[in-house]
Amino acid sequence: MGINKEFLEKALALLPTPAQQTVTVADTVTFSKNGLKITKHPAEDYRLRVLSRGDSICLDFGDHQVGYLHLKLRRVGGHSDAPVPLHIRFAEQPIEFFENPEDYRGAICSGWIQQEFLHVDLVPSELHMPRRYAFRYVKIEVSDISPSFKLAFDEIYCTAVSSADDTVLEPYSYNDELLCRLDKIACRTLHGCMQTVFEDGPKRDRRLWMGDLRLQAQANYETYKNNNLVKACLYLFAALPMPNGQISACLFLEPEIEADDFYMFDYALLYIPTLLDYYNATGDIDTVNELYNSAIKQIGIAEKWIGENGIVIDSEEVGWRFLDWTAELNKQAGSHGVLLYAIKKAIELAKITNDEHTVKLLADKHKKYRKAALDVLWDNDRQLFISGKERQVSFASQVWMVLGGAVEGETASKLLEQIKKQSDAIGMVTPYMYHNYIDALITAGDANKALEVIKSYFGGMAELGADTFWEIYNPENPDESPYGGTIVNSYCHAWSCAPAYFLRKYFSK
Ligand code: RAM
Repeated sequence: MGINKEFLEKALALLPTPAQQTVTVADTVTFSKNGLKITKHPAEDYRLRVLSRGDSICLDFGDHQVGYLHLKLRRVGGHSDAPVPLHIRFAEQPIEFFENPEDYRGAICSGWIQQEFLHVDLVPSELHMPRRYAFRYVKIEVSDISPSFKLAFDEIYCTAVSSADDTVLEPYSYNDELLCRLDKIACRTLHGCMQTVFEDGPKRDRRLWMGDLRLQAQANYETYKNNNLVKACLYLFAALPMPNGQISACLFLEPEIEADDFYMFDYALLYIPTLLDYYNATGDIDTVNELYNSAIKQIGIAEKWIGENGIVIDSEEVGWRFLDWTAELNKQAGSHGVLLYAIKKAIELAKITNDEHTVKLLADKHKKYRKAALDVLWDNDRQLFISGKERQVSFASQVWMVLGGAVEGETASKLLEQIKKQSDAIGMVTPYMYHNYIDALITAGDANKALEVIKSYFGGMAELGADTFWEIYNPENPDESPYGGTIVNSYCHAWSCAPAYFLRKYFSK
């Protein structure tokens, strides 16, 4: 399938130019050895520091920023008779400074490490760094300098960019300090990820991912209400499908607009609820009518992976099913749950567009695949859904079965209690999976338990000093990385805005 030019044009016309804001340095700081404790030096203005060979200075911009750094350099002493090599590092979290970039051997490109090596030919001069960075802290080290002079700074500031407008953000009010704090961190997370499109993370991968978009859009409706940005992203995905019509997993906007070349079973299906949520937030029936076929088609594409027993097959052939970053997770039951969930949402979309024929067809499919889930994947002794040949039990499997409507009400509630008691259950490590867990608890009628999870899980990150919520957080191993080094972890990640969505929608007064 080629590019749908009409959809692409509509999308491009809606894409915003992020607004700019000048942000100045809040403090000069130093970190204790473990990188977690920050000692502030409010009295020590960075402009007064005079740097020689090997000296460094660490600056705190007060909150998470996404933007461009500017430096006005001053010379102290004699003539600037040799270039000054600078090593500039950016960090969202202090821990990034405590990993040596040269030691990183992880799976994804070290190009994501936020650093620059610059030679400044003449001082005094001004540096306007061309690359956008995501950071709260900046460390500038003078790698070498001629003995004739020393280096100082007249001014350091950042041009921060975002398409989230803080002036439209209504304050969140609830009689609980922690919840207000979590909402604030979640909004800041979304703020950083809202650029020309909804990015997954402004540090990395800085692109539009389908799975992330669904959750960002949900948080957006409760906060910044930039609904045209969601609409643009929905049109972009419909404009650039995979050759078989499947919605792409992620899109690049530059140097040219292109879909990445891998298939993701769950992300493609999640286009359906994302379109439905958009309709529910905006009532924009014209957009739904235009994008309806692209959405509904995803069910038929996914059904190709249903085996004779009526269940999504347990095989890598299906393509990447994300669900969570837990390495050992078997994804069969979770995938089946995502399919059930997508069908449920597709029925609602078909009702909205008065497509009665499809409503009936999809209702039959949901019934059939739900029955298959209960016949094949339900373990009556354990009172849980199992997944794969090894009959693995995991939170992900139960959560998606609840969201998919395989079980409902009291049974769903009991299931989510039952999984907590299993010592062999595969847990969850991403805020993405926790978002779905919280959603499942609310769906099962356990809003208070959902609130406790928000408090303990997202509160755990806040406790560790998060200004924005992270791509991955395993409470049992806070420094876990799916890539082999926290230096490439994203600490402001789209799929982590859950508190802003859930708190404002279900727990506000
Ligand atoms: C990560 C991205 C993104 C996620 C995919 C599956 O690399 O950061 O958030 O959607 O993986």
